[in-house]
Amino acid sequence: MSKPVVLMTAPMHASVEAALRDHVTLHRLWEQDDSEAFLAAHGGEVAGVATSTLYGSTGEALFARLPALRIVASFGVGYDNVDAVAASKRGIVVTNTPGVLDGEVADLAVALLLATVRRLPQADRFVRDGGWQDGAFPLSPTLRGRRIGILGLGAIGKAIARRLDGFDVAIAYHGRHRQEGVAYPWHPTPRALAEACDVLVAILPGGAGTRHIVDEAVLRALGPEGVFVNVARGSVVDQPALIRVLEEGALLAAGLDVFADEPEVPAALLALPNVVVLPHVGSATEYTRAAMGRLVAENLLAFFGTGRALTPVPETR
Ligand code: 8YV
Repeated sequence: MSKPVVLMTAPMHASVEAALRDHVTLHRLWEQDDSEAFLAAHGGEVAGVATSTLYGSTGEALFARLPALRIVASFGVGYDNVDAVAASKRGIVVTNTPGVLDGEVADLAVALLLATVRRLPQADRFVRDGGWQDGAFPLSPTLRGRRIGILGLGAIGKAIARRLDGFDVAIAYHGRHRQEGVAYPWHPTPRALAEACDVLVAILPGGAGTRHIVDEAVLRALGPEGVFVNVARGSVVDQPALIRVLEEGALLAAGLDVFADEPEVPAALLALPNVVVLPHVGSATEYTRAAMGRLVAENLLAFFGTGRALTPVPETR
């Protein structure tokens, strides 16, 4: 029997190819001199796609070129890069990589929160630039006594909350629904959560449904001692409004791992001394990216072998 044909749309962790190599015929779209000509010649053979945010949006434009496509395996837990509704209409299964990155992203979220509040990158620069020779680093704000709002209490949000439990801070959350068996107070809107807190950690899915859910009013509700941390997607916050409130001093600080138009980071944001910026590294360790890559491959292989993927997204279950 001939091997199933898998199209990779963008480079991803080597574990994907390592696990697939012996079992499928792999094509690398980004290596084709003329990707349109490649799709015209070979699109009809492709049964599976391995994709990631690096490809941009995986949707109708690609699906229409791949009439035999049955499964799209996306590298990442967030799958706002894939049009899962369009896939579902075509009977295409979409998978993501839940579970394997929860702890890693939660670690990073807490690290970024502490780095932002205690101004760790600024302190590091102070030592390197010789500032210490002239006196002590200015006293920083504190996490003590903080009320932390988690926007999106999914698996990663819960992993963040568990870690923060050890920091003796008050925790509350907003999600679409109050969750049974969760002791943290629930607030019915992001605004209500922000009013009750002075730190907001965004860890909810991206996409049209959550676009700019953190708007100017939410940011202002955190108050002038407020801190905003985003480890979700740049799309969930109104980035120009964030810059505005930071410039005005209506918000104390922000720690950002994600941006509206990555890898672009507005100069106005970089000019602010109270902002810590990271290049979307929430899950970016060798250990976790290898696990994510294996899960991408395992989804494809399970589907080709049994007709059932391991971690299909709800829209295509
Ligand atoms: C990756 C992520 O950076 O899992 C996610 O949703 O944001 C990250 O782990 C991204 O998916 C890589 O394509």
